[in-house]
Parts: sequence; C-alpha cells; structure tokens
Amino acid sequence: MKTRRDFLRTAGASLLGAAAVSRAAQGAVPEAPTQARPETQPPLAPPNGRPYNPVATLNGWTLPWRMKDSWKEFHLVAEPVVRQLAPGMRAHLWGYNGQSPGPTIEVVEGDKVRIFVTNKLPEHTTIHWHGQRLPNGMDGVGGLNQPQIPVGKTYVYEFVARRPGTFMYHPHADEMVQMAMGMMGSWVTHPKDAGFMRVDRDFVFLLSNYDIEPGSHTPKITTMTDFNLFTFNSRVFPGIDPLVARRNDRVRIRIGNLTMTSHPIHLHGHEFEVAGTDGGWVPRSARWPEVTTDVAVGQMRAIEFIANEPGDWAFHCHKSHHTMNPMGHSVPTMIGVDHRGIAERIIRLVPEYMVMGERGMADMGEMEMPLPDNTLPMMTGTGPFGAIEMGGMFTVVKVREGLARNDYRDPGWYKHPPGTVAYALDGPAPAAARAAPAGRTGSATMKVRKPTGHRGH
Ligand SMILES: [Cu+2]
Repeated sequence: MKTRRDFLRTAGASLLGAAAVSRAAQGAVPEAPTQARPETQPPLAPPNGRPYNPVATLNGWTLPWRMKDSWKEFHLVAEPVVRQLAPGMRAHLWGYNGQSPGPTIEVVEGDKVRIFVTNKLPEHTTIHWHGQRLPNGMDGVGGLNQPQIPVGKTYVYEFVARRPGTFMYHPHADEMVQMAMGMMGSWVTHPKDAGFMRVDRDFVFLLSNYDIEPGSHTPKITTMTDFNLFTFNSRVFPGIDPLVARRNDRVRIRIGNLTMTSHPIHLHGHEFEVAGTDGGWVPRSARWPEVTTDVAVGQMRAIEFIANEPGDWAFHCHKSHHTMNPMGHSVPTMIGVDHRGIAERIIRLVPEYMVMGERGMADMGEMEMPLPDNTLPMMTGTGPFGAIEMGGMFTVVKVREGLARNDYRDPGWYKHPPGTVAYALDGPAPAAARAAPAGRTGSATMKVRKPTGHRGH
C-alpha cells in the first residue's frame, strides 16, 4: 500500500483554499492511502474507537482513518485510475484512492466523521453521501448544497453518522459522466451495540456497468442502456473473488446498485432474508424468505443467511445477459438452421468464416479464438467439471467446514462426497411414450430465419 504523503508534503498545503477548508483542517490533512490491487483485502479491524465487526469488501478494501480530537478523519482523492476488470482486461476509469470503486468507509453509529475530498480529476466534482442523515450543506449536490469542488482543491465534509446501516457515496456533479466512469464507493455505519444484528461474515459490494468497446479502455459515457460489462465492484467473472464462509456462519451480503437497471441477485443452495435496505434494518416480523432479491437502481439490500450447506454455490444476477462479457447483440439466432451448405460456399470466399450457433452457443465457452486486445471472452471460467460458461455478474459462495474465523482465502474447489454429484446414465435411456399430435401429421414448421429490422432489443 502506498501513501500520498509525498504529494501532501509538497502540494497539500497549497491545495487548501481558505474558502474550501473549515476550522477542521488546522494542521495537516490526513494521509490518503491508495490501493492498486484488485483482490479482496482482509477486513480492517478497528485500531481505535468503538469496536465492531469489520466488513469484507469484495475485490476491494476499507479506507484507514485517523482519530483527531474525537473526529474520525478520512481522506478521499478523486482521480483517474486503471482497474483490471478480470485478467486480460484493464479499464481506464475514474475512482478514488487508486481504485474504482473507491475504498469502503466504515464508522460507528454516533461517530463524528470528517472526510477530506481532494479533486485530482480533469473536471470539478462533489461527493454525495447516499442515504445518510446529515446537515443539508453536507449532502454533496453540486450547486444545490455546495459549490463544485474545483480541480486541484480539497473540500471537507463533517457530520455525525447518526444511523447504522449500509450506504453508498458517489458524485452529484456531471453525474452521468462521473458515474459511467466508475466513481462510487460503499459506506457502512456499524451499530453502537456491537451485538446488534451481529453476523460472522459481512460482505459488501456495488453493482456497476460499463460500455467498453473491445480493443478500447475507456467507457462510452453516453451509453444509456446497452452496456457490455456488468460488474460486482468493477470486476467481472472470472475476476470476481469467491465469498468464503465457514459452515454455519451467519453471513450478510450488502449489495448496492449504481447501474442503469435493476439486478435480481440470486443465491443457490440457501434461502436468505432481506435484513436491511438503504433505509435501515428491516424488522424481523417484516422479513420473508427469498432465493432472489431484486436490487433496483439506487438501492441497497443487505441479505442474511446461515451458510449451512457445504459446497460451491453460484451467486449471480439472474438477468442472463448480465452474466456475459462483451458480445455483439446483432448476431442472428441460428439454432435449428442448417446452414452448412451455405457455410461451405462462404468459406470459399472468406476462409476464416465460422459457423456459429447452430446448436446453441455453449461452444463459445470452450472456443479459443483470437480476441481484440483488451477484451474478454463472452463466457469463460473453468470449474472442476469444465467450462463454466459465465461472465459478468457471477461468482461463487464457498461454504466450508472448519475455516478460521477470519480466513477469507479461496479454499479451492469443493470436494464432493462420493455419490453426491449428478452422473451419466450407462446405456440408452428408455424411450418415453409420447401422445400423437392431434390433427395433421408431419411437421410444417418453417426452418428459416426471416429478416427483421430489429437490431437492438
Ligand atoms: Cu443484472
């Protein structure tokens, strides 16, 4: 982990315009640690202040702070970053302290929080603290609650973290561009009573989406709905770490949505309850069991379950296009179309022509085609039984016996007890009796694909 100490020593003082900094900034601005690694960092046990059970940010980290005169002081630096979305693809995004999303901020209910925000972007910005109770002038809507933070300036936000729960932060300045570029982060306010709503493992991440053309690095910021990268904390499968739990742990997963569409998040093998939203904790009497919960745009959902089924359980968005990496949506559907004769004739003209999709597209998971630089296969990832054929918003909850309390390391693939894996039947399957179709016999189904003008959705 690097720090910006050098930067602050040389430039920090001159960045702090008199109008921009309140009485709070007397002395120095706290360090702004940065993180360049995309792997999930171990939870940050609080070195001071009230105790709490820290969260694990999926493919992310928690921002260290310092205590100063009973204030918890953080320093966020808004800046261009390079984020590896998965091995093989880097995106040029905007974020905070070296990463997109920015670091998670963790505080305790009742904490006095002071956040220094330095703008190293090429344009002005602000930060809005989504869901918080705070003085109106700290809410971060540029032009409405405060002036925009000019390039090179540092602003200071001060408020008491009044309500425990899960929150997000993001700019309210040139919002379409800055959100499309990846500016966002998670915020967790732990309850004052560390025993309240206690869980053994507490994960947090944000949903974000990008439109990055294969071969390029920068998101197209004008895209409104047709994104090609759907991410958990700006990572796509197989770049998303597993969520590791010890068997019988009570697990919470906090998910915030800052994309342009809703995401029905689905967990295999367990039922969960929505225990919290960005509005607060849900009373027990108002919860119901789910295996999928929709997280709409601008919402946060905290789901909880007992991880009592050992195994590798898929955990993903249930919109099947969101578990794909970049793909062309104008590829015609060829299922059931016998186009071999045509293909032979085309290959005489275009030798590299590929017959695709005649039996479905599962072959794509194992196909090794040359790709343009800096993009990812549409479906990818290999499990213990072969190609997983996924991308995008997909990862695995790994439930294992006997892990150490703070062990979040990937335990490898689940070793299934003998006799507990689906198996191939030896010999031919007995023919199923089928009723004869009523009326005419013989098929009149047309096996042609009619041209349409609908190239989008
Ligand atoms: Cu989705």
